[in-house]
Amino acid sequence: MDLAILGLPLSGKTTTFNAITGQDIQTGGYGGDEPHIGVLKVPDPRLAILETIDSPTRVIPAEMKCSDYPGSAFSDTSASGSRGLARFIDQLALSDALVYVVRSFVDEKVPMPADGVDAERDIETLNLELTVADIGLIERRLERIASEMKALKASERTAAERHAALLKKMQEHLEMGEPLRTLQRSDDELRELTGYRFVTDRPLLVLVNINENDVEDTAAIESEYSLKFGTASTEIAAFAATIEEEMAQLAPDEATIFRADLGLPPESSKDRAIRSAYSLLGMHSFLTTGKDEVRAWPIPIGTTASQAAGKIHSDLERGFIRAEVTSFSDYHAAEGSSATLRQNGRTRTEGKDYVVSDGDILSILFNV
Ligand SMILES: Nc1nc2c(ncn2[C@@H]2O[C@H](COP(=O)(O)OP(=O)(O)OP(=O)(O)O)[C@@H](O)[C@H]2O)c(=O)[nH]1
Ligand SMILES: [Mg+2]
Repeated sequence: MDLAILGLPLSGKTTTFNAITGQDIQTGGYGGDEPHIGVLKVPDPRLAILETIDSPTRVIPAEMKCSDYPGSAFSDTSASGSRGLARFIDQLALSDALVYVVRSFVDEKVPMPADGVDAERDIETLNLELTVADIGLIERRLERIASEMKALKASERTAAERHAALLKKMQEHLEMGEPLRTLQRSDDELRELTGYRFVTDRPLLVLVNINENDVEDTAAIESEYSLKFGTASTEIAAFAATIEEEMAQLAPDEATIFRADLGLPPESSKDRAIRSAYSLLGMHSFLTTGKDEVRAWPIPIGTTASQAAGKIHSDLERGFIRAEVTSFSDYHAAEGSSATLRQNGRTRTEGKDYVVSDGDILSILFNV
């Protein structure tokens, strides 16, 4: 999973990046022109329990890649500003989800936008810039189709016309100021679009960077923004990036105490970002355990046993025979005793079409 953190200059992107990856990159707008890359390990308390039961050689949590883009990508709408975005647009479109960091904090020490702090305006600005990028992509594609049309055989022309009509429908949606993530498309249409990557098609998490003094109103601020901007593929979270950055430096027990004292939500911005990313992307995890390795494997909800096996290794999908499946809670209750689990019928044998549940512990039998 690959998150792209973006926003206008000095909105707190790098501070947020530090908070969620635990890194210590310099903030204050001296970050350079290239994105910072960080990998965060997805905390999963089930792994620690499996570790106690099975004493494996290694424990491998799921990982999420975070890229912190420079604010200069959006610094203005002049030629240089749009070139800045153009340089990154393919990378942004290839991410799994976008994370906007928008400034709602007021601090004299941090230079303010010319017309003041306004997070809603900034969300609209980011939406607009990315929408324009997708419109550009569609226009170029439509021009190509138009110029190739004459050379096509009648039979091919129908397909090209259908394709162009779909792109035009998307163009109209974008021109109304709507991102593609809110456009319903049929399975057939989505199939037509494989091979394209549109940046406004990516699900979106909006992080509203609020004043330190407002953290006690986090829930109210989030619901206000959710009413305006929330959709099935857009989630909103509010937090004060500087406080979260400090909390990320503390040991977990200490952080819990400080968060309560400061009136912060109990969930760190890291956990919050991970939870939102999993839910926006429709992901959950299965687990594997044994003496070598305990590991969490993120998969899209709806993944079948043979597809899940393919995440571990392509041979396991190709030569899939069956899966032995135990839920994490049953495994925990039986303290990993395979005899107890079998006796009680808690380890089941499932075929390739079995739909994997969150926390299933899988053992794959295969033959290649
Ligand atoms: N008071 C306050 N200051 C913040 C907050 N978040 C970030 N800042 C400050 O704002 C300045 C800019 O923060 P960065 O995280 O570097 O912002 P950025 O979006 O990465 O900036 P660019 O990469 O240059 O676009 C720093 O001085 C931060 O300490 C916040 O929640 N409250
Ligand atoms: Mg930065």
